[in-house]
Amino acid sequence: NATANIGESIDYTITGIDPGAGIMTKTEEVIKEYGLDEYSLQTSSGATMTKALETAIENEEPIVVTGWQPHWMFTKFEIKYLEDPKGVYGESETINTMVRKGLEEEMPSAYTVLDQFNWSLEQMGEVMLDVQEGTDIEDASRAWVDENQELVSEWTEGAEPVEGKEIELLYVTWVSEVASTNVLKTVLEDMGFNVTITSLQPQFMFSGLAEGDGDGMVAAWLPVTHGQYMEQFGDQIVDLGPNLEGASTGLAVPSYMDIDSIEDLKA
Ligand code: PBE
Repeated sequence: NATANIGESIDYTITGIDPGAGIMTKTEEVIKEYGLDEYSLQTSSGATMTKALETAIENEEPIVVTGWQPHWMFTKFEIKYLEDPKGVYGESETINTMVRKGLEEEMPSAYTVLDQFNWSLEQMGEVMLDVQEGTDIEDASRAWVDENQELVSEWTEGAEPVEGKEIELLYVTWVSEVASTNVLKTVLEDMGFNVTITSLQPQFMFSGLAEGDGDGMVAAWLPVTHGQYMEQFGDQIVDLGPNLEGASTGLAVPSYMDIDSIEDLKA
């Protein structure tokens, strides 16, 4: 039957993303928990993974990838999550804002904006889609901020403008975090900040804030995806709570694949 040959048809390979991503650790856990002993998780990058997905779909071939939402892959392609009856990837997640200790006292204006930054899956999706369609991220952020001044004014309420004060935001170049970090950069620049955004490997977003190497970040996926980093660094950084709700992660496959659950990957 079709299911029995799934593993073989994809060379027992799950197409992953960058090492250090929470979804990579969780997928290694999935391989163990579900007894997918013959499988290996291939390391790549978000861009390489979505390219492999696109190519597979063009050829109607099977593929299993590490997927997440918000991401344009769920709008551009007909794909579905595989059910995760053991709950390794957890339920719906929030994306939280984190800052370094001392930011509230030293940069109250920036702290206020970071604390009040909050948007929806749909709003982040608008920026991602614009970028996916070829708009430069700087232009996409500018346009989005201009079109959403009412929401932006809720983020900046009570925050005093500054004159060229330096601030550094840490992020990872996942499309979702590229969108949020750049939108926030635009908002802070409009307030007079001189904003540096620094892209790093995931663990350094957390260790960087813990060591005071950066001022803030808006890319902590909780409780599951970045749970390991919070265990390690949580008490050395300040969690300002969710800036987005309803995020999720899991294994994703093209809709035409005749399987529904991670269990079905077993040979
Ligand atoms: N992601 C996107 C990240 C968090 C944001 C799901 C690829 C991760 O797995 O760490």
